[in-house]
Amino acid sequence: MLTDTQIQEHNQAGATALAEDFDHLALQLARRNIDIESLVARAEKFRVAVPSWGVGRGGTRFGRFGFAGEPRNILEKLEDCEVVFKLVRTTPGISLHIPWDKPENAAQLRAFAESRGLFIDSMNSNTFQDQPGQPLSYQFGSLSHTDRGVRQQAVAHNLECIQIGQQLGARSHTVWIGDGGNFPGQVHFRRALDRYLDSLGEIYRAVPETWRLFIEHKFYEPAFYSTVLNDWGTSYYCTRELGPRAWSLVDLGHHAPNVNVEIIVARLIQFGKLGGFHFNDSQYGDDDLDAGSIKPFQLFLIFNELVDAELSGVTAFDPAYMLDQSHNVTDPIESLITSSVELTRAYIQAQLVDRGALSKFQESNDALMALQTLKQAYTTDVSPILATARVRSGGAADPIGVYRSSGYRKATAADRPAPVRLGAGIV
Ligand code: RM4
Ligand code: MN
Ligand code: MN
Repeated sequence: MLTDTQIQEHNQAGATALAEDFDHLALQLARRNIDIESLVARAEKFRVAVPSWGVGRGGTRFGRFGFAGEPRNILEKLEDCEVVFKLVRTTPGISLHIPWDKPENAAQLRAFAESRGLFIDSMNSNTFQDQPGQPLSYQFGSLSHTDRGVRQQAVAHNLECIQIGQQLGARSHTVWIGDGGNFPGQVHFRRALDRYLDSLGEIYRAVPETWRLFIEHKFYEPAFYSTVLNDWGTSYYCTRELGPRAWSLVDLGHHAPNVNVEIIVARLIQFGKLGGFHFNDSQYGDDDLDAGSIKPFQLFLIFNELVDAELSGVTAFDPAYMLDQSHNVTDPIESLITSSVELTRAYIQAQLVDRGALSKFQESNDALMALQTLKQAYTTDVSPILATARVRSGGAADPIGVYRSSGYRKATAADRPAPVRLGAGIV
């Protein structure tokens, strides 16, 4: 158990040090004409959804190493999500993956989440794996399969996800497909995309008026030569073809190494189709490492685009922030805590950019000072703002410290019998 009293005791113990750090930063920012209180208010409002699959142990195709206390079902996953939420307060929304999280009783699951201050945010379909008893295989694709029967089965699965989501009070549906080819010639590129769009159209028509449909592009994996929804341009084309409820989702790890993801974000904003994010970090591919762990400056630059759009009042701009990570060597609760803090950090740092000065340097082609303007914001340590925002909303100044001393993982290890050692991982 992790109690509010444990959190408050920790906060009290560190209160003087935090107040001193906060006052010091307030002075520094005041010199730059920045009101620290408005930043705390923004940090308190920041939200990012946690993936249900992120509280379990991820894996690779070589293996998966479970841990003691690992959640075994969606209710236990929500218990772990609640711990993250209690400590950081920015993560009440949960993304679900069907059939991994398929509820036996949707009303009960919804009540279970809501009684913990959580809600179901986005539904995610899975047509990249075959499920036991499934009549037709997805080995050669799903929504874009050459066989109409397979396409129909994949569409039906997505409709079921939406239906479950409606019972759970979800507000979006996210579709990522593994469709593609391993060899030149295997897939007819144009015909496959036509079939994909056709299937997606059926799903789109079932998306409730108040929901959004997110589609997620990815340049490779599991297909190693070509994928059907391979990049943001194709994603943009598809979401435009589909209509106003369809939006492009950017998973940071779904691009080739060195790709400028922030310009993709800016383009999708400008074209009115940026639906949201799957945040994570990577060195080589879809590594699904913790957000901000490898390329924190890139994360800042992405938020710089987001904040710039927010401040300039771009219409049709309400991106859904979600994490999509695979925790192979850490306690997933700790990774999710850290990642949500890193996102809030990048968001607040991006608020510090002197946009008037930046614009002036851009207009006068002063490249050096333009970069310096961004760097001034990026190198400001906003930790006291983040900690204060957490404390004021009932969370922990030092979330990892509280979590480690709470004994929560030990308790779950006792309550939840040891996991079965599985072979290959799935995500
Ligand atoms: C994919 C993609 C999807 C996620 C699956 C598990 O690579 O990122 O968002 O649902 O992994
Ligand atoms: Mn993703
Ligand atoms: Mn991925």
